[in-house]
Amino acid sequence: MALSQSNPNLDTITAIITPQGPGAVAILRISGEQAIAALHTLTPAKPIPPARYMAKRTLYTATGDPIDEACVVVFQCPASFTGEDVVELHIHASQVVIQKLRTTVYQMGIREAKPGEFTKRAFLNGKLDLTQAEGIGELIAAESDWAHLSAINHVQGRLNQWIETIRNELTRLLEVVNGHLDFPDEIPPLDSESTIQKIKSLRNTLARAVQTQDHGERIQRSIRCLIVGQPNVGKSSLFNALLGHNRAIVTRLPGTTRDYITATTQLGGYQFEWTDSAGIRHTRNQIEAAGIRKIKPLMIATDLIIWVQDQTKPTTAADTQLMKTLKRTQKPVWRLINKSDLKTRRIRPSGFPKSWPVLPLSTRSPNGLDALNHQLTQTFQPPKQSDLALVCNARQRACLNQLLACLSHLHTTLTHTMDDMDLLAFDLKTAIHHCSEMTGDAITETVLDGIFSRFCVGK
Ligand SMILES: Nc1nc2c(ncn2[C@@H]2O[C@H](COP(=O)(O)OP(=O)(O)O)[C@@H](O)[C@H]2O)c(=O)[nH]1
Ligand SMILES: [Mg+2]
Repeated sequence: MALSQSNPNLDTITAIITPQGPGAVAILRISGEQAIAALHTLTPAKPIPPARYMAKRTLYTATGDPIDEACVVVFQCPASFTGEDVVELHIHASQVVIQKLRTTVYQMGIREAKPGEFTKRAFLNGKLDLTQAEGIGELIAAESDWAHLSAINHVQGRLNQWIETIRNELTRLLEVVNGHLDFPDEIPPLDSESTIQKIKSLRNTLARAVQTQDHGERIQRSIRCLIVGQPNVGKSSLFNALLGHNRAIVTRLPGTTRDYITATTQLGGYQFEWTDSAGIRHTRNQIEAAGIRKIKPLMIATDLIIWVQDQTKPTTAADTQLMKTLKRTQKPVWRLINKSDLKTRRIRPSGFPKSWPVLPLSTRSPNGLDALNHQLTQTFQPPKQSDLALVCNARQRACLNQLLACLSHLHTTLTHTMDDMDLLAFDLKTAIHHCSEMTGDAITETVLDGIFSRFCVGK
């Protein structure tokens, strides 16, 4: 697996690992065989500081001009993030300093790292398994408390440990099967009853993990909520109240909102992505009509539809039409009956699907959002702590599903016949292979490149 260590010709790479833009400090990382020599060249006549000790040094160009007063730190192979020699230069975050330093480093034959290349090398050098490496990407991208906790569980290797336990159990079974195939007189075949029980228990563990993935998707990305309704019912006022500032334009005029607007909020550890859309009506205004046409595709991608209605207005044919459209989406729909601060109540209470919760709303009252917030926290409960490590990304989910299908097949085969040990060995090997794909022990270079290319430069 240690492709990088076993390949000393792997070139030395560099990148700025801090965000672009103005700031006090930027860090340039150099990783590979030439890293320490590069530091020598940048800091002539000065000793290389002991590993892991930060030292102040002046960095110079090839022609001896000072670039910056920097703090430098060396991590010696293999005790570094990538498992190679690593030098990190903490410089002032000036674009001129960064450019001069980069140019000087490139002149030494060191090239710019590709997105995710440092993490890829850490994986190839056995510093991380693939789920941990992916966890780093998730941690950087995490936008909610649960996404952060799930990612840190992955970085700490909990998903890897869980899959490793399953792989070990399967390997033990395979050893007995192989032993019996090789030495039928000395090693007895598997005890059918206990093997069936073991496979069944593993299959159930996996089925539970697969079930948690619905929950997991909500953790890894925002919960999408689309606000729809007739014009002037208070959709944009609700959107603004949710955000706590006037993001969308609110007027008395129907047709104010045209193109949809999206923004996020945090609640109960989840991130919610709210979309305010144009009021649905027949209109000759081309811009408004274009906005209305965009709503249907949004309905398909959303997790929850918030249908705002104005309690002072009677239910119309347009409401019935919208209700039919919303039913067809098969998405959860919540009806928010707005303007509850006003006495007039004309809306017809019945005639809507009973499964759609009805909540009172007043975007004008200080407690206007209480019912909505309460319903959201009731619906999107905190995940179980033990589930957080098992939240998978799309690649890991595919491995998990294949592993579950394989174990289900194995279980069916075993309950019908225990005679065909070759077949049993084949199924066990396939299941073990799926575990190895998940942790990255069995994975192709192309798949790896696909995974790490989604990282940002410097990671
Ligand atoms: N009385 C009252 N008026 C509201 C409430 N929410 C919104 N409005 C008013 O209704 C009008 C239309 O609001 P807006 O948010 O633009 O509706 P939209 O067209 O559905 O986006 C504006 O004059 C708002 O001030 C509410 O809860 N109570
Ligand atoms: Mg609006």
